[in-house]
Amino acid sequence: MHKVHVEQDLRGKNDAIAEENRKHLREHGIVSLNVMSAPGAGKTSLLCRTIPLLRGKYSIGVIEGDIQTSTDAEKIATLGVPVHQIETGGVCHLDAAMVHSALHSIDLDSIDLLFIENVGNLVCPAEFDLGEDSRVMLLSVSEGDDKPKKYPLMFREARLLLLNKIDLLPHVSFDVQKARREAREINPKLDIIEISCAVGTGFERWIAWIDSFVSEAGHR
Ligand SMILES: Nc1nc2c(ncn2[C@@H]2O[C@H](COP(=O)(O)OP(=O)(O)OP(=O)(O)O)[C@@H](O)[C@H]2O)c(=O)[nH]1
Ligand SMILES: [Mg+2]
Repeated sequence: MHKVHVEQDLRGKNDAIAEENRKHLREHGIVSLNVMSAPGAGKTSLLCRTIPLLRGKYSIGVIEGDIQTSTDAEKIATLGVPVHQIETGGVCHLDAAMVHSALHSIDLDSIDLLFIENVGNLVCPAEFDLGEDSRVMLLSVSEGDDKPKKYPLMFREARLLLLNKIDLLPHVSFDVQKARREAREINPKLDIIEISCAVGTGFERWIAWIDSFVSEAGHR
């Protein structure tokens, strides 16, 4: 019983800070996406391929979340966009307070689209509202087509599922239709796009999805 109360208290505090973040971002006209997946599904590769395609259209900022190291932020920095690395020091997800601090180190007047790359983990990140507008998740085909049923929360909370590494389909046993069907059983409103960050497959659809999401979010 005590554990339940402590968890509710922590969740309540997180949600309050997340609302502040949301308000703060909207006041600056920034649209934000929380990018989540298991480790290595391709979040950083996605951002590295996406950001150059959006150049000239949006002013992008990135918050990188990792348990340890700043290697992902260093990769993003080579693209010439503002990036802030959060090292959680063992915590398996970002929370709203971490993002709140990170927002102080980015010039919010100079960006209008913020990507937050969450810590690689298929469970915990989905439990924490960061104040983002929406959530994008990646599932790579090398992880297995059983993941929607086994880890439903992230699929339920996401607005878009990017099925990544489809260039590997000839080499792995992954039933795309089964994964699509079972993801939609969990979340009937889920958008799904098949992509390859290695080859660039599906990026026209992904970029079009971003454009439509940004115009719908409507606070640019
Ligand atoms: N074949 C193939 N490899 C990919 C693709 N996307 C990413 N990779 C590879 O997958 C590995 C992990 O990619 P990352 O982009 O670092 O994944 P991540 O989700 O950011 O990983 P963490 O931040 O550690 O959770 C790298 O070796 C990438 O080159 C893809 O579409 N196809
Ligand atoms: Mg990464």
